[in-house]
Amino acid sequence: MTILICGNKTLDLTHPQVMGILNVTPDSFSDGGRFNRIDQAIEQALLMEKDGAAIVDVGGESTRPGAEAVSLQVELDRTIPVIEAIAKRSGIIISIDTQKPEVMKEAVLAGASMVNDVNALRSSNALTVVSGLGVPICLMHMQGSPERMQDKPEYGNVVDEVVGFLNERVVACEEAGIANNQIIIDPGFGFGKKIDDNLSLLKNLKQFEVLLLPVLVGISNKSMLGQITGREIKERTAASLATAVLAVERGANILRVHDVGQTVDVLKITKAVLS
Ligand code: 9MG
Repeated sequence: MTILICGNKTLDLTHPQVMGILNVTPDSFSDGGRFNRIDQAIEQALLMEKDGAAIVDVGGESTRPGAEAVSLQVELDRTIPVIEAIAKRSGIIISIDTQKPEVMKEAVLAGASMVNDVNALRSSNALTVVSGLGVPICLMHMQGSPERMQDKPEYGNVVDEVVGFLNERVVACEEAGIANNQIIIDPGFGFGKKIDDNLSLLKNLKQFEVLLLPVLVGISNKSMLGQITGREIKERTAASLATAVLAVERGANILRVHDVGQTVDVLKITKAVLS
């Protein structure tokens, strides 16, 4: 469980690692045409690597609450050239953030060596495709779909239900031939959850240890932080860093974040105190 094999690279999870977020949706870059967007994306990935990220998570479809789905071709056009370019210029592990098996496959051919699926491989054919790719997969919990997930999330016991769902998806992966030691689990903060649900999940993150798998946590800049602090997205770095400490204290192995350099510093301090 401590070392993940990502193609020809390894990810050491004996200590927490940082996954930098690289959204390649048009609203993520200043407008200057396709090549300019690719250049900006590569620059961001190289900076994340320099700042200490082990992984860069490339996504071409927004999963924010209310976001509309995009077509396969649009997602491929946004992500594949960026992945090819990062793979050529950097040794960072590239993760593809997608729900579409066709994108997973093309991304791995282009140089990605991890799959991050907010839909936990429930799309048709996704289990079979990932089983054939042989790369680590992050299975995330989501109630509903991004378009409607914040309409009316309902749980009896949120922690038990999320752990139970992830356990079912782990079993489905294993039945499809995906090795248990290539699976990462993720409670899916903000995905079909009210503020109290998110807080219960963070408070009780240790309960996810029952699945004996690495845990990825993504809270960076999310609306739960805005609800607590009253701050806009661009002003949520301090709140995000506080949750990084809390998550790592409770056993998180990978933090998916926007502010890589600051999170890496926080992890160094956390490690010095906790070890
Ligand atoms: C794509 N994406 C947005 N938020 C995320 C989260 O919390 N976890 C994972 N795995 N992916 C996410």
